[in-house]
Amino acid sequence: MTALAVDLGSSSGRIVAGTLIDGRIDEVEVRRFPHQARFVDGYLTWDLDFIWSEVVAGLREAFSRFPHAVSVSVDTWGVDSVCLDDDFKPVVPGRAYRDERTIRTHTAFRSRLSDEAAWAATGIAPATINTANQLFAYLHEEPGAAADTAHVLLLPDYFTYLLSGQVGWSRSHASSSGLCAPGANEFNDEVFEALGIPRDWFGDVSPEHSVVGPCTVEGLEHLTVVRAGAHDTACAVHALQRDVTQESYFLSCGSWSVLGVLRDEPLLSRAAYELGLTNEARGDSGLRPLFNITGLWILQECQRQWREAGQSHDIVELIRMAEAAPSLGVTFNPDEPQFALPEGMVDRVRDAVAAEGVDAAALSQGDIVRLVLESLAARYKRGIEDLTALTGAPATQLNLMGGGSRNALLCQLTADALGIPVIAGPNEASALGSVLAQLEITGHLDPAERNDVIGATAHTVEYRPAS
Ligand code: LRH
Repeated sequence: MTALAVDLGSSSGRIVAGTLIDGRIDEVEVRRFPHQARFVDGYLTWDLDFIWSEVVAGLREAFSRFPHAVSVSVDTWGVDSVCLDDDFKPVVPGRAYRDERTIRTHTAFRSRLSDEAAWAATGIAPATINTANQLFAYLHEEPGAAADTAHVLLLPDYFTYLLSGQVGWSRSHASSSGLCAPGANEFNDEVFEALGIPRDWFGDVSPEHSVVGPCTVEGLEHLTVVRAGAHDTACAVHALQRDVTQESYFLSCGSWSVLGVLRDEPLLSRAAYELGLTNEARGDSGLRPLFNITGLWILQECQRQWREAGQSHDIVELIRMAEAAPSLGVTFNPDEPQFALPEGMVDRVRDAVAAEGVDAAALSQGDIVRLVLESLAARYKRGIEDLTALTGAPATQLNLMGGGSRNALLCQLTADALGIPVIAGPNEASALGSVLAQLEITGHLDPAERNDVIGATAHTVEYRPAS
């Protein structure tokens, strides 16, 4: 039985066909396409039309190769949404969360909803990228467009709407919006009121692991559209092989390093707030309290800068250089806001360690890559210490999933920093998690068998800490 996962990341999208055969998932990446946010009319903007045309082309190709495919589900990165008019057409192009409009309007936002009030109302860390902040900025900077807005769909739900004609607000993605009550089972009307965001732009939170309806796109009518987890990290943790007798700590490692733990209840203490914890939702009814850490984006931006300067930028080559480079013995904090912004990243990294007395101008590419990876590993160590203090449960291993699981140096540095084994893989965790959930939703996989199927499917490598 085959399910089709549309997994959209902030630098590339992919359409994956997953077939359950003999207790394992046979995964075929049918299409992969790069994309990136660009400035349009002064705003950092996603090309939603391009992404949609790639999704349709990918699904058509997948369906022609896997005519017995039964379902499709879309997951994307968090926090972005699409503002739509009465006819469900975008009023403005899809704005990207890294746009600085939310920084410009941050003081006004906080005067309406302080960080502490936002945390108390949502259980979500008050970050400027949150959907709530983006919509507040939209109301302030583009009042004309806002007045023409009748509906707001979260990004994955926009594509689900295009596939099915059905609207909804998927719980796992809604949980990252900063608009839901803690636990993310409903929107918090008080937050809308405090910020002046029209409540009727949204409906109710849609529970996931549910059926949406038949696909209405020509040629794909045999597919059933489902909500298998709309947030990519929610899908990724569904592909986590779990020992349910122990606390499962995970690191979903891509442009973002999402470091968290699987739980049923949110962590809402004062300490959790002060540490910057955020309580996001899983695709099932559970939660995944976590830290959203600026991750391999820092390296991706360095690669971009080197490419534009005509220097080597191939990741394999860069890692090889980093392996040969000595440790500088200093690290920087990837949480600093300058590392979240695009462009000039190599200079930002140099500046960060120049302040520590390092001769920054003399740093080679290998030095810089090692420095970025050691800084991430040091941040993960702090994050695991904080998480274990909050849960009271020790971490006996860290499951590191996503693209970063292929970076052996990062995995080893992380194991060394944490002093516990790192289980790296699966690499395409979001797509696998989506496929598993879809097969469960459509009755082709018993959830009790999921762990075994993951074990038979996922390629994992164990990194032990250097003694
Ligand atoms: C990772 C991610 C992360 C953040 C960010 C905006 O793709 O979903 O969890 O929410 O995107």
